[in-house]
Amino acid sequence: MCLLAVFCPVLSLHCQRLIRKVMSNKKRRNRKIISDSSQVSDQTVNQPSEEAGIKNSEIQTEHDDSLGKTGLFSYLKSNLLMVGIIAFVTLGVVASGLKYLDESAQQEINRRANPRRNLNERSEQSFLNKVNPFLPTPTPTPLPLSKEYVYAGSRLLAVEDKNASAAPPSDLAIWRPSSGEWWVMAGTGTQQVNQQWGSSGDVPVPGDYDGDGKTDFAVFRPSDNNWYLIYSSTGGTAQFAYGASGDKAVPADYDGDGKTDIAVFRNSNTTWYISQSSTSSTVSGAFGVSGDIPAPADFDGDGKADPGVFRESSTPNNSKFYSLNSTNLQTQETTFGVQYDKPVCADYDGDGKADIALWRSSDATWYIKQSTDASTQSIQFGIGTDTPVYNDYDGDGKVDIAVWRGTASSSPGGDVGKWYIRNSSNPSSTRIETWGAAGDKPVPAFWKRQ
Ligand SMILES: [Ca+2]
Ligand SMILES: [Ca+2]
Ligand SMILES: [Ca+2]
Ligand SMILES: [Ca+2]
Repeated sequence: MCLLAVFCPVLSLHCQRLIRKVMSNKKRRNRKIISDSSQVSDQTVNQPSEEAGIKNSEIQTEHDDSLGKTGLFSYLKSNLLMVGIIAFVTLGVVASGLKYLDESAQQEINRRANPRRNLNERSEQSFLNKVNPFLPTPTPTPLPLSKEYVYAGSRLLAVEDKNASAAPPSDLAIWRPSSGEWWVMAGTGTQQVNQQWGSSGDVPVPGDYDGDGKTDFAVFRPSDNNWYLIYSSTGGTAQFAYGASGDKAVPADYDGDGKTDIAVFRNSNTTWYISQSSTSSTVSGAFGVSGDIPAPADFDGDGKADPGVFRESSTPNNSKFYSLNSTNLQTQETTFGVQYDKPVCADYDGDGKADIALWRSSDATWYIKQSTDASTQSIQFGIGTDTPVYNDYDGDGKVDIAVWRGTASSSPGGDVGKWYIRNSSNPSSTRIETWGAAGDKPVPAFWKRQ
């Protein structure tokens, strides 16, 4: 660029000189030709006027060309050194530009080829990528499989099938941090599943990462910011470095391709980092403020999970829930809940849109703002020390209120490990199951392997 800044005024100056010189030559010669032509006309007075006109015109054109070429040639000849410098600099500038485009294209190709980059390698989308001739045309983003897979946050709730009368129900399952074992309870016609995956200190992040409709065993390890997965489709394992110290794992299907996307929420800069399964590239954006509790779900019902945060406040009527709808990228603000509430957003009324919902341990009550009519339901269910384990257990497409008891309510050990499920298809009858022990983490999902 510096070369261009010096080079352009010099070139402009010489061009102006050249044009002025050629023009002055032309004017001088034209005057001479007009004088010569009048002499010719006098000599050809007996010839037809048209023929004489043609001859004069040809003569004039011939003189013009020869004069222009002569002027340019003589100028170039007298300024040979400067012309050489200009040509050399021009070639240098063009070569540098091509080399820059080539290197830029190679960097972009490498970026696209590396599907799971470290978050610190934030990609800058260069304008040149749109016009760079050395860059291959990007593969178009696949269209989302709308409504085929239904998620609430990282949980696969159901797989909708047009030909099926009911969606498959969620399985009861726990992850045991002390041994890293996953225990999936046997359901109707299915075997119990036991899988060792992960270790103490890990965070279970089950999801359907390979998009086969079955949940995959997965953990996020905060000590090294790695994700460890077992794909249900192949049984193969995978490891991805994604995230930084202090990040919160928020996996969900943000791009709507039916596969869970690895994602983290960074409280320090309130930014969401999403490794999209459809493009193998990271999208990131700030949403929320420090201290917000992330709670992604598909609030607008387009099959793509939307970032969402609960902002608790000690001031009455000042706690709010914010979601960033994927359909129009508009932020939706809802005044809801009180301090210490825990977000449990999912589709409780079964309209395909996640409902803003909170679990309040102080009165063991579920507060659900139904997306169908914006009314708020409050349902007391469980005890304050329970863990909410909402999911679709009866397979009717509506998420069921449910709790897992990790701490004894009265008689020590008497009810630890019990699941209490309020099926939406039969809310008056509570389903009670025993699965798990103190210290376990409940991970209900669609785990069936048969
Ligand atoms: Ca899977
Ligand atoms: Ca996805
Ligand atoms: Ca959405
Ligand atoms: Ca709903």
